[in-house]
Amino acid sequence: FLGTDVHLGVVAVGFSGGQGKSGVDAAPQALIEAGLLTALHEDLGFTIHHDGRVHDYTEYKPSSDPPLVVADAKMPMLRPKTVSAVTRALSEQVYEHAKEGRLVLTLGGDHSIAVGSISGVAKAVKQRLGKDLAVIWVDAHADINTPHSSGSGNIHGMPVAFLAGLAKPPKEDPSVFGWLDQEHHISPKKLVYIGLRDVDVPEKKILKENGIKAFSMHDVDRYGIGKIMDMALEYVGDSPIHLSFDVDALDPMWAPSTGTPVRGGLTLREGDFICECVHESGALVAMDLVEVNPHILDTTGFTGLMGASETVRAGCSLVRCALGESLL
Ligand code: 6HN
Ligand code: MN
Ligand code: MN
Ligand code: MN
Repeated sequence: FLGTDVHLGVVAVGFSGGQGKSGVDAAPQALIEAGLLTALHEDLGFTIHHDGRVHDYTEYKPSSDPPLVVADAKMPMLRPKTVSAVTRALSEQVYEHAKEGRLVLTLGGDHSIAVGSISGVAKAVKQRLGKDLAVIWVDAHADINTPHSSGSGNIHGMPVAFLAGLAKPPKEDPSVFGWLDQEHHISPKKLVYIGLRDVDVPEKKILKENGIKAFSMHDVDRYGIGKIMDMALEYVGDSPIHLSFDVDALDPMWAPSTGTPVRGGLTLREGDFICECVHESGALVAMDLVEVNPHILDTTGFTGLMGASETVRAGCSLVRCALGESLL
């Protein structure tokens, strides 16, 4: 077995506060019940370090968390203190795994949780290897709004901005993400997107101004996913890789049960291929799987429970591929 003697830290994050729909908090349990961790242990041979819990972080949630009005912003930030506190706790949990040299799998939850997972891994990688972490962000969306540019106020649309230091803690409440230090940050030059097709106008400006590498669905169609992965991995060079996979990168035909589905996405096979290539690179140090919402039952194509179970199955497949299932 390839995974033999490889230690995998798993953090199950039942958190939905980065956006408005309930149900995404139920994803870790659904993924685990579908046999994901069992397969990683029994079929792929990983030694799994999991506390056996799905964390909801209620102990970190402040009693009051009103929308934060930020000067010159279109929308107030929603649940700012909660998302900041939860991602801070997650960052420490993930760091504890990563500093032991474990591969870390974070099961979300909405995509705001990447502030926690990526910052924890970035810190450990800097300390252990003296290297900067690269992030491959697979998503229909760029999630790089600042509190000023966001048209929704939802923090799951902002994690990359805070991680890359492009958004600062808001003056109106500097405790919001005030815990993010230099050691938690990633470089915009070590970030590469795949699958984009629903990027807000101000986000396009942020991508351009910071010279961020992005492969849209248009690029996937033009070059094919094989060439895209060659280019993405060449861009990343020899940096350790954190793969942050938003299931809405997949077309709703394959992953209908998600909060912000966008047509024209990756096939499940293309998603699996991305994960296989990252595995094959040998540089994977952490993965997030986010935005599976088993309570959204019917968006397109599938009816009733089918949509949710298909989406959970797709999520399991992506993780197994990233962890080496397809290798012969
Ligand atoms: N996600 N750009 C939109 C916003 O609200 O800022 C959508 C964000 C979606 C976030 O899917 O992880
Ligand atoms: Mn151990
Ligand atoms: Mn996302
Ligand atoms: Mn998305």
